[in-house]
Amino acid sequence: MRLFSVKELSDLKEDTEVLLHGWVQETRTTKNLIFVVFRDHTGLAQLTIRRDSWNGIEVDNIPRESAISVSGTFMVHGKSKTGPEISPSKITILNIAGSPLPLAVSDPVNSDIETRLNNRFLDLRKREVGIIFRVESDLLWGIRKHMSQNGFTEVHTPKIVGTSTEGGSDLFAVRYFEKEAFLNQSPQLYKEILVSSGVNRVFEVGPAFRAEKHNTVRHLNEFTSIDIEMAFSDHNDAMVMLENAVRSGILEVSAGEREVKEALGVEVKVPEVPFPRITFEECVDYLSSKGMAHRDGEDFSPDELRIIGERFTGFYFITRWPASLRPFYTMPDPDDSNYTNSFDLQFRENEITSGAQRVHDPEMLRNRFLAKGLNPDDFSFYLEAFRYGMPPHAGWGLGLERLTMIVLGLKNIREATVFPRDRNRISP
Ligand code: AMO
Repeated sequence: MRLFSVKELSDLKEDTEVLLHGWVQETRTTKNLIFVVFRDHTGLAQLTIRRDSWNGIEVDNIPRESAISVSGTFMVHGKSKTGPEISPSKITILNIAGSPLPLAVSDPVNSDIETRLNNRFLDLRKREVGIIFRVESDLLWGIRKHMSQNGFTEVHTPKIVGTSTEGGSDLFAVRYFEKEAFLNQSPQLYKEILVSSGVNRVFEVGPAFRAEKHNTVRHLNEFTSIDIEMAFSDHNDAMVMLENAVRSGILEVSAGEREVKEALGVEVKVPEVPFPRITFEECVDYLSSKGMAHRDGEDFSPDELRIIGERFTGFYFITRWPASLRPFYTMPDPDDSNYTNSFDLQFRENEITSGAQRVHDPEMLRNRFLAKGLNPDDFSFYLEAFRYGMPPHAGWGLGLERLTMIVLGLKNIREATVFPRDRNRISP
C-alpha cells in the first residue's frame, strides 16, 4: 500500500488502497457512524467508519491532535464537505496527544501572539499559520535561483566576530574563551573581502543580530539577512539585481497562489520591473509640498515614510542618501560628497533592503572611518583586502522576514518568524 498525502487523493480511482499519516483534528460520532476529521501537511480528509463493520481500535475517544496512521480505501463518491473521504480498514495511533490542548488547532487564529508563540508547535499546525513559512521558503528559493542564475556563489561567513559592522552600540557581546566577542550584525565586511578574493559575486543567507532595545512590529533581535556583493559593479547594477531577485522570489510564491488566497485571503501580485526610483532630496521636497518639514541630518520618520509611500502602489527605491545617514563603507556621490551612491528598497512605509556602491579605495576608506569616529586599526583585517586590487563593488542586504511580511500583508514581523527573538523573548 502506497503512502499518499491528502492533496494527492483527488486524482485517485474509486477503491484505491491508500496509506495516510497525519493527525486527528476532530471526531464526531452518531449511533451508526464515526467521522474523524483527519489532517496532514497538505489538507483535510474525512475518515468514515461504520460501527457495525469496524473491528479496529476504539476511535471515538482518540484525543485531538494525536498522530495516526490510516490504511483504507478512497471513496470517490464521498459526500463529505471536509475533503476527500476514506473508508479506513486500520487506524494506528503513532503518538497520543495530551489534553486539554494549550492551543486549539481547528479554531481560526484568535489567541494573542504571546500564547501562540509559547505554543508555536501547535500554532504552526494551523493552515493559515503554516502557509506563511511555505511562502517564506518559496520566496527564498526564488531569490536563490535568481542569484545562482546570475553567477553568484553562496557563502557562509562567521557570526562570531571581533568588531562591529554597522557601527554603534547594537551589539550582543559573547564570551569567547578569554576574550570578548560579538554576534555579527551583518556579513558586510566579509562579503566585501570576498569580492576581492576573485569569487566575483557572492551571496549569503544567514542570521544577523541586532541588540536594538526597542520592541516594534518591524524589528527582531535576530533576523534572516539575504546579502549580496558584486565586483566591478555600482549601485545601479545592484538595484537591477535586487528588483529582479525580489520579482523572482514573488514569482515562485505565485505558483501556489490559489492556496495562499484560500488560507490567508491574500492576492500575491508579481511586481513589474523596474521599480520606481526617487532620490532622498525629492522625498524631502515632496514632504515639504505636503506641509511636512523634514529635519536636516535625520532619517525619515515612520510618518514621513507613510506619506512618501502613498505616492507608490508597491515597491520603490529611495536613492542618493546623505552621507551622514549611511555607514562608513558607502561610496560618496562623485558629484557631491554630502550624498552617497546608496539606496533603500521600500514597500509603502516599510524598508525591505539597504544597499550601495562601496568605497574601494583604501585611503578613502580610512578617511571614512575617521569621519565616522571609528579607529581604522580596529578594522585592519578588512582594510588589508583593499590594498591589493580590490575591485569597485556594490551590494545589498534584504530582511527575509520583512519581505514575507509585506508580500502577505502581515501586521507583525513575529508572524513571519518561526521562533522570534525580541526584547522579551528568547524561548522557544
Ligand atoms: P541594514 O542595517 O539596513 O543594512 O539592514 C538591511 C535589511 O535588513 C533588515 N533588518 C531587519 N529586519 C528585522 N529586524 C531588524 N532589527 C532589522 N534590521 C535590519 C531590513 C533592512 O532593510 N550591511 C547593510 C546592507 C548592505 O548595504 O549590503 C545592512 O545591514 O530589511
